[in-house]
Amino acid sequence: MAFASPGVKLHMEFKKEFLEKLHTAKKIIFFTGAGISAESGISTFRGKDGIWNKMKPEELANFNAFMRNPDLVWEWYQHRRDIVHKAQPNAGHTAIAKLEKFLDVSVVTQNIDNLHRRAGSTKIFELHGNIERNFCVDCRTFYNMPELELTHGVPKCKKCGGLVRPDVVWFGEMLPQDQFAGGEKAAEQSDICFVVGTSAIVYPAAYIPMSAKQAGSFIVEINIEPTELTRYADYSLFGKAGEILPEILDIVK
Ligand code: BV8
Ligand code: ZN
Repeated sequence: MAFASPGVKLHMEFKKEFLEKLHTAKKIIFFTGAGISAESGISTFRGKDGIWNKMKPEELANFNAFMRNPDLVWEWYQHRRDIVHKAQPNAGHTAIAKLEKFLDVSVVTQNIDNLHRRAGSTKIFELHGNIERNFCVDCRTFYNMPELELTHGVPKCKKCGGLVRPDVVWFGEMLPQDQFAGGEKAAEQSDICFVVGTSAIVYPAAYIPMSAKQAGSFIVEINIEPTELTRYADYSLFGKAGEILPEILDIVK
């Protein structure tokens, strides 16, 4: 029994309970990870072509690594920024943005690639920062990419000469409290919490779907394979986010 508008051909057979939840939901959240950007050509962290396969996160995505070798870490983020700039939001990002026309939608993302914003989503909590923003480690002056001369190697702060770093959360660092608290509140108030494209092993971010579940939200996982979260999900949809999310939009609109 689908609630899609007449004439919409659905490829996916969705469970009746899910369709009823979708039909009555007022507030939904999308907790997303690197997998939602995979179809935009951005490698995930832990998949078969994951970037962590080539090097350990400890080697690059942490403050000590940056202070030990700022040029190397800066160049690695420059390389990832170039990939992100060439990438486009995919059908999954776009479907989430379009759902805002029909439902109260919040996006709680672990991604730093800015693709949800570029797709048009307006209520976004960025738990791990944003690769387009940078700040000085000494005086915390913020710099967006265009302001930095694209010199080779780590840029220096114009105000105090300190090292400029990407505004992303590294291992061992606190998450931005306002983003985490905002994401947690949205999760607790949600009727449905979609968990999309994440291995759900990085904490404290991975607590977000747990908070949703404890508050009575219906947990729907969208992933190409089972994850740490699968056993907690009320419903798992195995497949590509860029194919499943447009089908969910077709049902709602
Ligand atoms: C903290 C930003 C403490 C940077 C990232 C030892 C020392 C220190 C800390 C720890 C430690 N041991 C554990 C910890 C905690 C640690 C942690 O959780 N580690 C894990 C690895 C065990 N957490 C932290 O360090 C956090 N901070 O704890 O601070 C503290 C406390 C108080 C006071 C002071 C300090 C900070 C964690 C944030 C780290 N930053 N990224 C950067 O990107 O360079 S983490 C990184 O992993 C990304 O943000 C990413 O989003 C995140 C999670 O990965 P996923 O998004 O899930 O991606 P992944 O590749 O894993 O999975 C992709 C999924 O998609 C797969 O399931 C795949 O099947 C699926 N998929 C693929 N294609 C598709 C698809 N699904 C659908 N469709 C497709 N087409
Ligand atoms: Zn400075």
